[in-house]
Amino acid sequence: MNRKPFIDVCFTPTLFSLFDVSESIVVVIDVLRATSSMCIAFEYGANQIVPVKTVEESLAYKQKGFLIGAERHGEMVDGFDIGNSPFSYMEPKIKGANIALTTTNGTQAINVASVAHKVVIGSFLNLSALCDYLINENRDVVCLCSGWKNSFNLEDTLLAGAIAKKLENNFNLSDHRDSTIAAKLLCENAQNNFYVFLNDSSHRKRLADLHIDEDVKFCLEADKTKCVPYLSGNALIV
Ligand code: 3SL
Repeated sequence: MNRKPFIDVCFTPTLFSLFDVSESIVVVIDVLRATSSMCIAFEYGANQIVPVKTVEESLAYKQKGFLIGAERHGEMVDGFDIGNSPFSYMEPKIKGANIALTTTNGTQAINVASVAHKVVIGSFLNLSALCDYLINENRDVVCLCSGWKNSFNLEDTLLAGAIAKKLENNFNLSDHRDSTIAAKLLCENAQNNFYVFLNDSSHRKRLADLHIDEDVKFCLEADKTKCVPYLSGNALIV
């Protein structure tokens, strides 16, 4: 490529049709908690994760010998093997497992992104490895924030801003639109204290009601894994 590649930020899946991603890498982001848990699943040896839209689709994978995961309203759906806590992917049963997973926003966003040249999974937990990969690929990038039910959220935009900061020497942040600059400013405003910055955020409040603040703290930690999961066919692999 003769020019610097672009990094764009799409704040919600509903805006995604504005982006031409046929030649771009899309980084799907759902910091709390789907894409964080996926990165940890691969760190703990998962073989593949099939992101599906509905609880019924996930259930159907049981007969194929998959571990089945489903989150709705932040909680594991009854009758499933796993939910969406990163800690539930740190168990021995994850090693070598084929997993089917549906979550409220994250797995939906992955399906929306699947028209892209390539889809990769982003979280704070794999931030440096992800950015090294993107710099190495030298291709246009769109960070797709999963948000909450198609609305903007702070935590996904924070990570998009953190990615933009790491890529700013190698990528063009601002010629297309202002969303990347906005995400970067938001991230700078947080001054690396993401947990405090997100104190009033809607999803932190939702998860606090479920008493899973440890999940939030963990998902905001940087560089716990070098895994950069990507979509191959209908499954995420590393
Ligand atoms: O929306 C999602 O995909 C989930 O990550 C939401 S939750 O954190 O499990 O509530």
